[in-house]
Amino acid sequence: MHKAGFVNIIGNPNVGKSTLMNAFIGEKLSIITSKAQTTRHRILGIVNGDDFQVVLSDTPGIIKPAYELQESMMDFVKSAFDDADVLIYMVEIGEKELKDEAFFKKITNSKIPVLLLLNKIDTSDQQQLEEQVQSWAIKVPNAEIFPISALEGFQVKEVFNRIIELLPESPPFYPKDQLTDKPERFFVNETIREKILLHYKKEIPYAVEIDTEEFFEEENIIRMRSVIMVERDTQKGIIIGHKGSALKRVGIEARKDLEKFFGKQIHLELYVKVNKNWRTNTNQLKRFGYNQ
Ligand code: GDP
Ligand code: K
Ligand code: MG
Repeated sequence: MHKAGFVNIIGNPNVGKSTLMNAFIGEKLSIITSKAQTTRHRILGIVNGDDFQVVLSDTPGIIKPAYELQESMMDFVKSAFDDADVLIYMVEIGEKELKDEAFFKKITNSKIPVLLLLNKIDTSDQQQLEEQVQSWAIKVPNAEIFPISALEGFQVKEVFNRIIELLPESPPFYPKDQLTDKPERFFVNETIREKILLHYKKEIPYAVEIDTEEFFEEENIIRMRSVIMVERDTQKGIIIGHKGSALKRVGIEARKDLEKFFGKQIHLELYVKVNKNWRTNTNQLKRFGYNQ
């Protein structure tokens, strides 16, 4: 008997969704930082076993849309309900506020099995943990609750086993050797964006989009060229930095990660281009894969 199905991971920004998905997959597929909104796209990761295939999506956190880009991010989250066999609702120790009431009702009324993962228990004591489990059990009575630490791998295997139990009998949806449905360029873009998130003040990362224009794989090397798109000339200057030092650091760090990921030598050419209003222009957003 073979089981296969879709698992969607939702929750507020920074609760640890990407960390969990990466723990399941065992590969650094989606980027993880301490900043919210790191994950803009819906990323599919696939975990294969002899008799199962779990297709995971890591969605952006639940946020109230403030401009068009964020609205299309929320579409990804809402679509989490459409094709899932299991819904993972992740919260973290100490979390009380529910940022979106209507959305929360959808979780409590879900016909799909809900696993509520209370994450980051490595930061709590026993009493706090027990109190939180009890209060979540009341707030989301339809969920099975798992206290976990995605970072330390505590209870991650148990959650995964429960997912397998809940999946329907089905042949695999993707070839069994396929790790993800996202093209390689997507990982290049995300890796560069992670470095920008790490090294610049927060106005910069949110004004930036990356487009990998070239990706040539040769026998021993992959050559790629990526453009960092910003909205204003001043941002371009900040990205590049004094004598190009800031951009150089982004390039060096991104290349190291990409060499690990692809297992090959990488030649990465980075340049910065001003593209006014990429963020509010719907056609531009479509080109970058939002609103799909
Ligand atoms: P996401 O926005 O929900 O995808 O959250 P991330 O996976 O990007 O994690 C946000 C931050 O929380 C990162 O700094 C993680 O290292 C940290 N984090 C994730 N899981 C745990 C955990 O179990 N324990 C602790 N202490 N930190 C965690
Ligand atoms: K994050
Ligand atoms: Mg994330």
